[in-house]
Amino acid sequence: MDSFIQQAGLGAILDKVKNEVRLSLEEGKQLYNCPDLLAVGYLANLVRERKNGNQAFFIYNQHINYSNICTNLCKFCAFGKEKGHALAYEMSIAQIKDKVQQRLDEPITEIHMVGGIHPDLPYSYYIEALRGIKAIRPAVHIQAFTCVEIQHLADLSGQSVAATLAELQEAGLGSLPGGGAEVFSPRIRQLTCPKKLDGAGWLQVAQTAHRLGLKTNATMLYGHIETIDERLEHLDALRQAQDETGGFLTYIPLAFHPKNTEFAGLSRTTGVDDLKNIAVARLMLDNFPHIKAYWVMIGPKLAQVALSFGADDLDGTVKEEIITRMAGGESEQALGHTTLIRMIKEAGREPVERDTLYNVLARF
Ligand code: V47
Repeated sequence: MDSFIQQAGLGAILDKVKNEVRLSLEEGKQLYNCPDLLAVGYLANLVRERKNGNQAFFIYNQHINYSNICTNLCKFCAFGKEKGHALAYEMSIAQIKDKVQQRLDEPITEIHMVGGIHPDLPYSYYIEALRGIKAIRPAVHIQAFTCVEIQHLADLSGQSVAATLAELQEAGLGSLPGGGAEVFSPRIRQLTCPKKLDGAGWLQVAQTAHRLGLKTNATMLYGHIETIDERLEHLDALRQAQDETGGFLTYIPLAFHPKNTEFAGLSRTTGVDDLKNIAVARLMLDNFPHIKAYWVMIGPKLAQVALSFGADDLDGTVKEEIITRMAGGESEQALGHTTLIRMIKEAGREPVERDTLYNVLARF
């Protein structure tokens, strides 16, 4: 088996992987540039199985995008709209509660709630949204507000990020999702999302959350105008931050969907690039417990294959995801329990239903 890795020119990396030695950025580049996808995947799978065995996780979750009104208007985003735009919307607290109420009969354990950077919703709205959800579904874990939104809420509340997070936690916040990270490179941020909280700011919010005991996720939006070096610098920044505070649960590479964005002329990512982003992340992010193949972005079929290329998690049932759909995503709106379990079993893995913090709820 090892000879096929040698033939792909990855023998030195294989030795490092076997000995659990951290890979350099140069080695990351070699992996991205290696034409032998199976060799890269084999290496990633070694790490995946060392960390998570044969388990493949999924969660029963619900997405609520409370508003798409946004002052940042990032060029890669088809979801965010200016206030007054025909497609702009914002949910009242009653509407958010209604969304939760409508699905009370389903065994949902997590509510994932994010929105844009709204120009005038008051701080109290966000607190009330959390309290409102908890009032209806007290046991649910609320994973809400990206680091970018958290910084905005701190600015609104006139308090530090730490004090704001503590208040949100008290109102029901359980953890932070990984959105808003995009690509940390100042060049890419300048060209795609100049108004957004910068990479250092994003990392600072995440690390402040970790220090308060809140777990967070991390993402990278790939497949637009970023270079391989910029992808690797992004991964390295996450790896260094994780060394310091250790609160990242999972990393999710997000495949860029160009439709209805200012980059509509670009092509969609390919299957090979999607799998490479999963595999290289699994190999570079040696201190991240989990790598998620988010089926909404790469499609259920490729997400299933990704379980052999470094991913150990398929996210969940989701339902009503709007961000990818508005940018041309064609995956189904929701996957049922039984579909996820079947996908995982057919990939030769053990389906494990988890909660947000990766506690095992059921094995199938
Ligand atoms: O921050 C925006 C990305 C993110 C596009 O933490 C786009 O478990 C592709 O972060 N094409 C929000 N992506 C979604 C997100 C997420 C999703 C699922 C699970 C978790 C988690 C996090 O979506 C944004 C941005 O990076 N995005 N526009 C687009 N056109």
